[in-house]
Amino acid sequence: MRLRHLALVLAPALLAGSVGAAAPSVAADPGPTYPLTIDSGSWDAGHIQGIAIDEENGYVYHSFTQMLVKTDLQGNVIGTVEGFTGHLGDLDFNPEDGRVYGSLEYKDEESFYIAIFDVDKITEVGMDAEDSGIVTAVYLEEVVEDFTADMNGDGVFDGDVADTPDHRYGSSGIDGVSFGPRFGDPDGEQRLMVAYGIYENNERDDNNYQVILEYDTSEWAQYEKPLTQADPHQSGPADEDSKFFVPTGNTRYGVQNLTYDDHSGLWYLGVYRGSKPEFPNYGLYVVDGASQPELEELKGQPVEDSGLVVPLADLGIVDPATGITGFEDKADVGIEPIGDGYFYLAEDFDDLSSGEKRESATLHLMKWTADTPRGFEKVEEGDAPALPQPAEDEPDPSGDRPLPGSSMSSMPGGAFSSQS
Ligand SMILES: [Ca+2]
Ligand SMILES: [Ca+2]
Ligand SMILES: [Ca+2]
Repeated sequence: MRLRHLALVLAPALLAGSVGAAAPSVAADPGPTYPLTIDSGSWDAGHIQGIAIDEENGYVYHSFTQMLVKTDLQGNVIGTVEGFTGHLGDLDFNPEDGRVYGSLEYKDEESFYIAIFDVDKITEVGMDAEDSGIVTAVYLEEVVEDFTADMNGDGVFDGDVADTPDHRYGSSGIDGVSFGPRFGDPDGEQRLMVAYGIYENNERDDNNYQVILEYDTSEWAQYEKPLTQADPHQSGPADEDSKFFVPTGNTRYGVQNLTYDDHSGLWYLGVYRGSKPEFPNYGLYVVDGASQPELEELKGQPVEDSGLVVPLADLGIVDPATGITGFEDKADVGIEPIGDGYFYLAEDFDDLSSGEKRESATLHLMKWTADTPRGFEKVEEGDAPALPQPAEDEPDPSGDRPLPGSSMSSMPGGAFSSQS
């Protein structure tokens, strides 16, 4: 009886505190929740390539191939970074430094980068990728070496084409990126994992693995340089920390979207389906972060080669012929967890409402079920999870708790620095 009474007294007080107002509220009010959908906007650019979410501050980042879009959780546009002449792919938000990291390719220039966005500076539409001081880039030498490999030894690198024996492992560059622990070390420090694109090519047997590089980005300040697209710089680590191989069978352009979910300890690899008839060609593959990579001979290579092979999770549909597991949900243009088994998955479409084709997307709130065949289900009205409570040191967005004589950037004591 006493406990119940206490709960009834406390619940409204907590709710009131969370919204910064003393308005009475009914006991069943769950407070603000994540929206069922978030609009990415419609843009004169390439299609959406990936998303990243900063749950704590309530921002969503959307990669549209030549531009980055920053919105709030309601889909209101905060700003954009534009003018990428290469291919901006998948993204992730780094909770340790408060920045967004994305894959960035310049295939003709044989230059591959992780672009790092100082996202606090994105405050208006049309900010420039090179001149606004928002973007730095770190060059990935290993990707260049595999992409440009002359595999048939004829002295000619065939360039950005799929129909060739060149490109080691069939590498077409990079796309899926995510922070998370090293494979097999779920309690370890976070790493940036960078997945190769892999050309779709059904005539070769050395392209049946997804390839994922591991980097410790805490060492990267020494390499970061502003983007110089006309004269691409080569500042970056000489080597990756590890290189992993996931046996999914060949897919079209490799891992499109990569994400790690703390809640389940699972890695999610969203792909454009492959077409080799001997493979199941799912849309989504899952790796258990606790599974130990094993050093093995890599199958189908033109010369004997070995690598750290990471098994697929014991979840989902099981292909009887190959034992390959996976799911059918669409996770190829945006997948990002927000905690407690909830995710946003992006659905891309053409917006013709202006009379011209513009690229657009809707992010759908989903719950991970691990049920076959899809793996996810849509969250229904009333079932959405609560938004995170604002951190105590942050300014009250409603403005009724002013910070006299103090701007965010001059706050002492690191009150606004990101915490891991
Ligand atoms: Ca992509
Ligand atoms: Ca060649
Ligand atoms: Ca990602």
